[in-house]
Amino acid sequence: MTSRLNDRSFAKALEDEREHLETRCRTLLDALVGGPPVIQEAVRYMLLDSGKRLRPILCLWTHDALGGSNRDACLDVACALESLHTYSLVHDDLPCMDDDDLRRGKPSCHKKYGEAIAVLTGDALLTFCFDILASIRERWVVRESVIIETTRAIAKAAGTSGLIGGQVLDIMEEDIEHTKEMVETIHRQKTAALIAASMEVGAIVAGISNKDRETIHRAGVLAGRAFQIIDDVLDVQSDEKTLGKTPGKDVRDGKLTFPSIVGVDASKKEAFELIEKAKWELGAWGDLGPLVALLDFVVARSS
Ligand code: GRG
Repeated sequence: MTSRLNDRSFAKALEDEREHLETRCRTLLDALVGGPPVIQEAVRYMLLDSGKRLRPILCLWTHDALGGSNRDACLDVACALESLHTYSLVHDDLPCMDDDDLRRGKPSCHKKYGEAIAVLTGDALLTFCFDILASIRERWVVRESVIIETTRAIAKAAGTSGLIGGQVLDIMEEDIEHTKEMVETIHRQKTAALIAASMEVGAIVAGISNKDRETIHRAGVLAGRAFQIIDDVLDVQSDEKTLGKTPGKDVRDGKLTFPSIVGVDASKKEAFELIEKAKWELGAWGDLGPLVALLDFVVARSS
């Protein structure tokens, strides 16, 4: 399956969607996040005006591609996903984790606000995610079961067999086997779980059947694995300005990555093959609009 959007219309669609997300995130922050000014500021510093917004846009464009008609509720779900993802970045950068000074092209949260506020900012973003989900029915007409299933899918992806489990393995690099199977396990948990959940919840809001939901999830896992392989490749090949974070850290920290096991060229080949498989999984739906171009972007991106 090839993407039918040309580069310019894809870039425009991406930009428009990022604006929609930005506006809705601001509205939800104003409505739901109060408390001391410093924590409000730190949450906004991390969540607004930055990031590729891949997970929320995958959610929205999966919803649209499957003929969903509840974009307002889906936009809230997309903001919830971005908030949870941003929490993981804030905690990932902490000195006790990856210890990174730069994130999204600016000082990481603990560099700007100190470690204690950064821990609490991550906690606040994680809490904000579930506050958005729990309050959706106060804003939009959407079935209760849709919200319960969406919340469950996101919590599962963020939990100990998803994001957190993957992060645990990732920081245990000295105690784990450095094999292709292990790197795949880490990628599935720390990255693919949330990317798959992003597509899955877009599908849930669109009202898809359970069987089709499994197919979407499979496609999401494939896309998420491809995304993390390219992330590993960019860490080796790109620069600080393009990435907005410190390059070369994986090698310096002795991290288990795809290129460290199979090399850069084989890693890229694997990522492109995984994306083709993801698109194949979605073949039954015919024209998926910009979703296919977005899947291509997962592997063609430079940051
Ligand atoms: C609970 C203390 C505690 C920590 C948890 C969950 C977690 C820390 C870390 C998650 C692991 C993680 C950060 C995985 C990396 C996934 C990844 C490649 C993130 C970068 O995503 P992009 O490139 O970032 O989409 P932008 O900035 O564009 O949104």
